[in-house]
Amino acid sequence: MQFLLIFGFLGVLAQWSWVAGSLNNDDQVFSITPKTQAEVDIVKNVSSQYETVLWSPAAPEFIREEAEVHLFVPGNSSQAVRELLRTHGVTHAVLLANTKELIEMQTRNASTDPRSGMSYYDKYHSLEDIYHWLNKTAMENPDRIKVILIGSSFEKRPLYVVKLSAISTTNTNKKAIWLDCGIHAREWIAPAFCLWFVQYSLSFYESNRDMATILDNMDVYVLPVMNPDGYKYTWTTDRMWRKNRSTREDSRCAGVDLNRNFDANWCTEGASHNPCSEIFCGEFPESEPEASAVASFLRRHKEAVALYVSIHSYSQMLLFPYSCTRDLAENHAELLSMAKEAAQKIKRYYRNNYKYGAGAETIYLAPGGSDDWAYKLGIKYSFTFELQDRGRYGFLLPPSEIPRACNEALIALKTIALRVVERIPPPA
Ligand code: 9B3
Ligand code: ZN
Ligand code: ZN
Repeated sequence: MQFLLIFGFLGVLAQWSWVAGSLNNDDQVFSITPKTQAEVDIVKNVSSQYETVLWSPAAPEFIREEAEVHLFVPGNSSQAVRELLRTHGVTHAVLLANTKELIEMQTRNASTDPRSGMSYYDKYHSLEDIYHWLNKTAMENPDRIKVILIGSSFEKRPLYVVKLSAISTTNTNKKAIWLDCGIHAREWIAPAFCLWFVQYSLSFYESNRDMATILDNMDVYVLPVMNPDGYKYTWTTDRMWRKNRSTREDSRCAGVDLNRNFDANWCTEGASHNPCSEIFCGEFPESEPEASAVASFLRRHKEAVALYVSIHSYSQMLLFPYSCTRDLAENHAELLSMAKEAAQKIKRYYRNNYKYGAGAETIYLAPGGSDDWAYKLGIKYSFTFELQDRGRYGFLLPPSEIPRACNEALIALKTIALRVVERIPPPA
């Protein structure tokens, strides 16, 4: 009898959890706009107490009244999160209900052959695939591409930079563009853009006048994946991972936010000393091998590098210094007019809106970023692009959207690079 009772009870439990699970065992993304400070606090609590991942803003500190929050909610905490929101009268909308499908879509066809032409570039690729692509592209274009090893990641993966040049020029005053992608692991469109850009430069140097003007005057250093350990981790273990994968003895939490690890008002307001935070600044500036490799390379090449561009996603913004202070950059007006022209071009060609402005006033006060650091080093044209979209898919932008997202970024980059070329002083 007792046996039957227990058995029956277990049966009910199993059935109940089956029902609860099937109601919503999917990972979802919620959109929540807190209306009051009390609601702000509730949303902050939810994001820290449950196994959720903040998509936007990057950390709970930045949650504000009337500002939309995007929260990734794994299936197993979905019920609890929805209940908590409901009991406090905080409304939410489901932005994405099919994240599993979206993730599958993104990793399908991941290893097509680089020789399959343009279609290689409208897919996302695993880290191994990207290394393979890099080798192959370099071998096939020995007169245009050099591969430079600038360092290695925490887990000892190589950090390769592609140096793109025009075939032969007599230009003795050649400057350079630095382009890095994938500082943040989950922002997959970023590495996709670096590959897109390299391919575009190789294919259209002859036929596109702007591209020729740019490459005749500037070499381009492209770092396709600045955070290879994190990127790898998003393919194998956690699609929503942002930071690198460094570990330390004093914490169970892994990872430093590489875009808070540079020496620009390092770890002041807008970054965190807590290793478990998504915006953990690390132990000291350039404590991370990935940031240190980039900073060392730029220090060695600062005379040549005239334009610094870092690619992120999402939210469609063209940002420039400063993010680490509300002070205006010395050439703020010039940077603003470049960003404005780029945004207008995107609007004209693709009917898509990009916000532009200094980081601190356009998104949030954030110290330790690579663009601010490069600017302080003396690279007076320094930008961070946040590519598509504005939250419809967020970090899970479907592969079908890659071409448009990349073409938008390309037009912005070309516009700004041309303006920089015009400003290069003639050789003395
Ligand atoms: C942040 C900083 Cl610190 C910077 N200097 N420029 C841009 C950003 C925005 C990105 C970030 O790291 O949060 C957006 Se994903
Ligand atoms: Zn980012
Ligand atoms: Zn971002």
